[in-house]
Amino acid sequence: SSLVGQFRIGGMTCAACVNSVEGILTKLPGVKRAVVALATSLGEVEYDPLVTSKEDIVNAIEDAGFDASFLQ
Ligand code: 9UX
Repeated sequence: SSLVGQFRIGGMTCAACVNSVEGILTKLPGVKRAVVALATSLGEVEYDPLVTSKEDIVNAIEDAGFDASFLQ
């Protein structure tokens, strides 16, 4: 089974940032789907909680130089 989480992301200033973040997340083990929106600074990720976690996802985004925090 999988969970879907929404997160706020900071530091994205161009469309290539969007591709970069989506690429990082999509390659992360356990992540099935990831989309981020430049205009709203929001993202959504579908992941297997047996393989990865919100903490892992935030760390991967922050390792790439962006800020991230899950909503709720
Ligand atoms: Mo655009 Mo984003 O030149 O890390 S790729 S600002």
